Amino acid sequence: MKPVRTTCAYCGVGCGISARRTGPRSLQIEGDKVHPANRGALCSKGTHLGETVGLEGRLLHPMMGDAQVSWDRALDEVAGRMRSCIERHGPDSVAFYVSGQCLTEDYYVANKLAKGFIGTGNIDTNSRLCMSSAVAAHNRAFGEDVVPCSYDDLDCADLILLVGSNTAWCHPVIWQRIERARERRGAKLVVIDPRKTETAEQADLHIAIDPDGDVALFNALLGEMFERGVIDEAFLAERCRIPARFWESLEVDAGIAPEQFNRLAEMVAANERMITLFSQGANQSVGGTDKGNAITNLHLATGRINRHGAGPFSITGQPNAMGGREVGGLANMLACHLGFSENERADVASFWGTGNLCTGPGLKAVDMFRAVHDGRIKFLWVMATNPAVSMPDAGFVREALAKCETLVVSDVIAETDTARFADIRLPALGWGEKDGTVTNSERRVSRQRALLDAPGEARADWNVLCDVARRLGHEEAFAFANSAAIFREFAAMTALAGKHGKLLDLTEWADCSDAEYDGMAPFQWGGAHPFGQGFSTDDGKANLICVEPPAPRAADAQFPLRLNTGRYRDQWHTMTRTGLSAKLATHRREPLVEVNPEDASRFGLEEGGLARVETAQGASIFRVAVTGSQRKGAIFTPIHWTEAMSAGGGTGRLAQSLTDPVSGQPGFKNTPVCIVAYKPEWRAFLITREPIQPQTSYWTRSRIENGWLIELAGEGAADIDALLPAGTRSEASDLERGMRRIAVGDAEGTLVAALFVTRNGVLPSRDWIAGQLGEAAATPPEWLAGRPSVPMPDKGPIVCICLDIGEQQILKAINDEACDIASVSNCTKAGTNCGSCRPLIARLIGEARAHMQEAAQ
Ligand SMILES: Nc1nc2c(c(=O)[nH]1)N[C@H]1C(S)=C(S)[C@@H](COP(=O)(O)OP(=O)(O)OC[C@H]3O[C@@H](n4cnc5c(=O)[nH]c(N)nc54)[C@H](O)[C@@H]3O)O[C@H]1N2
Ligand SMILES: Nc1nc2c(c(=O)[nH]1)N[C@H]1C(S)=C(S)[C@@H](COP(=O)(O)OP(=O)(O)OC[C@H]3O[C@@H](n4cnc5c(=O)[nH]c(N)nc54)[C@H](O)[C@@H]3O)O[C@H]1N2
Ligand code: SF4
Ligand SMILES: [Mo]
Repeated sequence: MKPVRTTCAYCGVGCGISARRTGPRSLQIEGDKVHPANRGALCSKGTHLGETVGLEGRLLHPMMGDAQVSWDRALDEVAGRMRSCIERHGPDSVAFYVSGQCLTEDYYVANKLAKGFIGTGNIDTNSRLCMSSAVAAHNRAFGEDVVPCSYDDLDCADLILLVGSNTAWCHPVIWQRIERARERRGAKLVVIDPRKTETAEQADLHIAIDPDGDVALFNALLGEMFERGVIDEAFLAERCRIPARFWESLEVDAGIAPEQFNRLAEMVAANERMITLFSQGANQSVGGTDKGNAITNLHLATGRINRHGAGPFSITGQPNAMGGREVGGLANMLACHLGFSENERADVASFWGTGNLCTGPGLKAVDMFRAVHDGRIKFLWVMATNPAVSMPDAGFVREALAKCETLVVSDVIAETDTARFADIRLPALGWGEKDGTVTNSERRVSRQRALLDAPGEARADWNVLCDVARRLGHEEAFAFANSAAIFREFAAMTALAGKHGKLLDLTEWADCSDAEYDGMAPFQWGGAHPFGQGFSTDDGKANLICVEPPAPRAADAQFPLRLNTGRYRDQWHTMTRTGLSAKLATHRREPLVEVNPEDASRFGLEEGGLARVETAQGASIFRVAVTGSQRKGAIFTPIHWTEAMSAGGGTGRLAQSLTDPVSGQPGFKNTPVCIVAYKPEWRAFLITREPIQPQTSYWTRSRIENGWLIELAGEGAADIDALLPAGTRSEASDLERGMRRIAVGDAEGTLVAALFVTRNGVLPSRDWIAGQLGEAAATPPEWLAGRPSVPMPDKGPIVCICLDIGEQQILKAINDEACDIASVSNCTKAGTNCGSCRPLIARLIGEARAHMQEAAQ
């Protein structure tokens, strides 16, 4: 089959992919060399997309409770319950919670149905948890939610500031571009993040600020630039509105060491071509909007915007966070960047031909789930998001989902934590099957194209929404024949944006043919620097905004630490797809709580032990990693592990649901927390083909080549033999040390499961035995020993997952005098495919060098 050009399923970089179908459910993936977002590059997640398109765990048929039903039956039920809910309790008793992983076409239809025809503003998106503070900051400063930069600016910047962004892990192809800018033109890199991430390790300057110290830092920095005369007076006079007492408001303590502040100020003063990339360390804060404006103030006042290599650049998380913003997926916006003024409402109503347009904004995500909890919302449709895991205070959200009179869940996976509460589950087409458009962080619209057949009865989300709309009597408004028809209507509608002084403009696509839509090449709306001719405010001037640092927090005896949360390099959110890849699992098999060494000794925690992390909202057990990269007083946990994948690592239940007053975005990165060692009576691991969900205090499961590796711990008797399948058992035990090992083979001598338990000893390394699952090469005594009788060279933990290169191989190359990433790559091939492991290789080189220096002294 010929390769098909499409766009990656994951992050907002929006990389082009060239995919070739190699079987009914298998793909060969390559970066698309002509896509402007990545020019052929991909990261580990994009590279391994092919491993996640199997049918494992898929929802293939509409379900009511546990019963499979026809689409007609399911949609009659959805429409019937919705209608009755509206009749009994009014339109605001109905709500939609959608996602930046919907395509623009899905999003447009959902928004049109909710706001235009049901007449409720209650449609919000998980982008509320992700981008809404950046949206609010854009609106306040520019008068429209428009990102004023492009990726090309990274190629010509002299100084790149990263604020609250672990770019090397979360936007790896942008990171590769930053690496190139540094190599080619010596661009300087500053990382502002309380943690020393792999991104921060590579920086020229890392500022480990206090949690939420950003506004103080940026205010002080702008004050310093004012003192130094690095202000663009002409730009300020012509293009900006300055509020009264603005300059005085900047006189604050920067909150960092004076030497660091001076270094930062020198770099900022010296480099006009400066880009500030910001993401969740800025947005996910109760002062997130203020952080966005503090950053933007600095760029406006120094005139570092609308020019090559300069600007404040909010990088989006999800593949279509931007498309969702464009079609009005947020509860406080109408489609096409419009608000709820009478004129804007009238134009939208007449464009859609509806008399039922909602009268004002609806509830934002956190408030929406509160309304579900207290019964104001009785019908909720969740699409392409997993709020039982990803909302703050997820325990409360689970209660709300359980109480909701009707919960409809559209997903590709049958058993997500959210789907478990659903009355009706609707199977959606997933990446590689669905067809439509997404908009990336730099406003570039590209096509996702179908390359695989629709599995089971799965259907496109927009199609299902249209069918429900038709059942509610809105045949004409939802008579879309295909996604091209939806895109044309949306493109035509963007004329309203222009009419109201906004820049969003896709009208050149309003009359495109189906063939033109199918052949669409990626295009960027607004151009490289959209505000070059003026901002989207009434007078065309941008607003500087007075923002204040948050008040210092009172000490909390019960919860003395702060909980910071975020992402791992090779997992995507709630793991429904990346969790299926054995390769991606090797990077981090378990959810770690990262703790500074001083806090570890203060709280009696050991590296590799377990700990219970508790907040006012909930508690969960994590594996402890003691690390100097974590600052004192704060701990970090990953967001990915769900109840389907673990009993432990449940970060969602921990975060508090306080939100930013302007944007409504939750402050996920700063929750009061305490931590205590958890000392289980036994520990174990299990290797099995089936995705078992044990009932022990702690367990997590991760994908291996032919099955699953399950880590377990608990109290009392380790009664877990029952988890093993039938077969020929071999056993070894040493009751004194509480050790028990069981291997199960089948008639052909193939290993089908293995269980290793200990009460106080050590467990063997997992790698070799995990590789034996489904194999008949070794003997039962070897299985029980957990290693081959003839020792093999140990590769160590896998560093380069694309080419399967382990840490020991890399250390050997370093020992053999490979002194930089390029020469390590030369010797071992590590880092030569997607390149996501390059920061890790750099760290290994640094550590080895430090070690050698120590040894020499
Ligand atoms: N591998 C991977 N990549 C992803 C995703 C994924 O799940 N996995 N998800 C995608 C999505 S939807 C998103 S939104 C992006 C998120 O991308 P990022 O924002 O880069 O990711 P996070 O890990 O959430 O947070 C970034 C950093 O913010 C820091 N931080 C915490 N508090 C503060 C603070 O007060 N100030 C500052 N300056 N920094 C702070 C954290 O220590 C953390 O290192 O990633 C996208 N890419
Ligand atoms: N503590 C803490 N919590 C956080 C964050 C944090 O940093 N800390 N980050 C927040 C952020 S930025 C984000 S973006 C969210 C992400 O959180 P979620 O949106 O909840 O995470 P996903 O796992 O991406 O959920 C997407 C769901 O959609 C399904 N799906 C995939 N494709 C399709 C499709 O085409 N159609 C349909 N109908 N379903 C599909 C997937 O199987 C999955 O169940 O988490 C937020 N929560
Ligand atoms: S950076 Fe990685 S995850 Fe993001 S779009 Fe590109 S390949 Fe996909
Ligand atoms: Mo996100």
